[in-house]
Amino acid sequence: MIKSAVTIALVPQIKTGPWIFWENLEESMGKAAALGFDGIELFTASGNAIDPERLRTLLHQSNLGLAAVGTGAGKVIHGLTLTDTNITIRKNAIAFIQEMMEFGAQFGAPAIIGSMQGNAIAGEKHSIGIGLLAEGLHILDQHAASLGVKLIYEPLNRYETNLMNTLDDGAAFIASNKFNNIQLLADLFHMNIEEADPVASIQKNIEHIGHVHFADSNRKPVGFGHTAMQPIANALMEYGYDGYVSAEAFPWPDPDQAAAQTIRSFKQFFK
Ligand code: LER
Ligand code: MN
Repeated sequence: MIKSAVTIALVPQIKTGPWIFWENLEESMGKAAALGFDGIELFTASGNAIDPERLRTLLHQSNLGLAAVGTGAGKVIHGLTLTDTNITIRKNAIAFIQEMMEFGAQFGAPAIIGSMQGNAIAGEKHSIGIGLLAEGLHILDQHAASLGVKLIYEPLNRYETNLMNTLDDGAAFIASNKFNNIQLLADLFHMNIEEADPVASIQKNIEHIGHVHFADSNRKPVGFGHTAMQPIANALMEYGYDGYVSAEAFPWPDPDQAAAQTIRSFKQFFK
């Protein structure tokens, strides 16, 4: 059963980013629950920024699940990536992600590696970056196994990373490295830029997809852009995706209207 989620970002440094709700966790969760979302996706400054017991109580009270936790703060606040040429930075990146995985695992939620993958040096040395990413993900794949959760790796569009841009790239990388606990994030905004045929790519890589970011072509809430969403939703439903479809979109025109538009679209396309 496909479930709906909405993002809540609690990191002021990323305030211009594509997240629907901001700042007040309790109030945002109340709004998400009132609109009928099944879950929330959280962006926090670190794995210990929120008291887990408080979150457990709030999730219980609002009858919401924790869909995933984002690790982007590791890059934005601390400058950490898995492919930095400096080994200390890479080690700190792994430690930051592990802490975030431990936070999410208490709620059965996977952590997402998006911008923390970083970038490879362009040209001949590009393969070094891919190697560093594989090295970091091997450690994190094992950490996911020990915690009993999945880890979500997100191909990004070419303006954000030169590592992996499509689901095909991600699936081949997972297969060649024999990762057992890493799944892919199908971010419909990135896919709109990079995939020749998003529906065909979803069909081909469905077994690897563990999370979906729900946004329109312009990264506004679904319905405010020109992505043909029904065939994408149909592909996810027909080929058996049963995770969250989570609104990572700009809070346009404002968070409340963006959230309302998202749940309307979710109900329209995922009937
Ligand atoms: C993270 O989920 C993502 O999609 C990135 O583009 C955000 O910077
Ligand atoms: Mn995303």
